[in-house]
Amino acid sequence: MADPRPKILVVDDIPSNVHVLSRILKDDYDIYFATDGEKALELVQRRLPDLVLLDIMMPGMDGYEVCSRIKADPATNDIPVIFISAKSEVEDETRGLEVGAIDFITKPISPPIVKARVRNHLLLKRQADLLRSLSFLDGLTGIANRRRFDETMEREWRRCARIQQPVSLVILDVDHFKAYNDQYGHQSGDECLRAVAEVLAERMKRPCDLVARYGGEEFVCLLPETENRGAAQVAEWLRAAVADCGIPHANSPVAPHVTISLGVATMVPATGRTPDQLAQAADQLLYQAKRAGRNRVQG
Ligand code: GH3
Ligand code: MG
Ligand code: MG
Ligand code: MG
Repeated sequence: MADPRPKILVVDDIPSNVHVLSRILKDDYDIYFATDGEKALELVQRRLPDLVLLDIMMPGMDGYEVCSRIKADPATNDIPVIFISAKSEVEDETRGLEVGAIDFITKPISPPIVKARVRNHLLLKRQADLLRSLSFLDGLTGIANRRRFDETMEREWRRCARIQQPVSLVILDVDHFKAYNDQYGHQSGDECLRAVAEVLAERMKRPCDLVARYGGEEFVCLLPETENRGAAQVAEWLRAAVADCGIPHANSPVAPHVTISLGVATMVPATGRTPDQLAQAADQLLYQAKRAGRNRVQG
């Protein structure tokens, strides 16, 4: 699928300035516009543009303030801001760059220069977005990695603390995986981990649930706003789904196919409780599932 057209927000209190910039850019980009700071911030939140072209002198909130607020919000601070202003003193430009703008263009503008700078900054933004998304993916399986899991866990833990809802965590581990590698080779072992990851990812239905590779042949499922009983049910579905794949494992004392063991722990976040404690509890239960014979859920 082709990339969607980049979205640019043009902010200027003088409508004819907005019009000129739109005319220069509208063939290549989707243009949104605002003629005051409040409206600009509202559109930034709602549309998450890829770039903002921002006037400085505006009645009410000025451009410096708008830029500072965009940069102060973690949800929007990676959006590049370019000032376009009649202010041309060294101090003006310095202040603009200091509040977080990536570039500063002085009026009257030259259309080809605006076009070229916009294009370059959008290219950099796209590369940064791509790198960021790759940094959250596990290279072998393509699902979320440990970094993404840790970040999501912190966020969901705080959210569930606010709404006083339980957080459930499933930790699962492939049974006798060392024997699998020994029997079929490391490459097949990698294939097996990809297949298991795919099965797990397919079963996660709610947008707030997350499956991640925790490390080696261990995976985690984070289930916010889920009681232990519900989480144990999800874990049982995962166990059955992996077993049903029937990936041959001739060397396993458990079954002639690949199986997993799972531990399921639940906590309502509160002072004195941490995500680490939840993970330790789930890990402890996983250990019990292993001891009890593997290919099972311990809740
Ligand atoms: P248990 O049932 O108790 O979990 O036994 P196990 O053999 O699965 O556990 P153990 O911790 O002894 O071995 C885990 C194996 O997983 C050893 C390691 O080489 C293998 N492994 C870890 N990461 C990868 C990987 O990315 N690819 C492959 N092919 N193997 C991996
Ligand atoms: Mg102005
Ligand atoms: Mg392990
Ligand atoms: Mg294992």
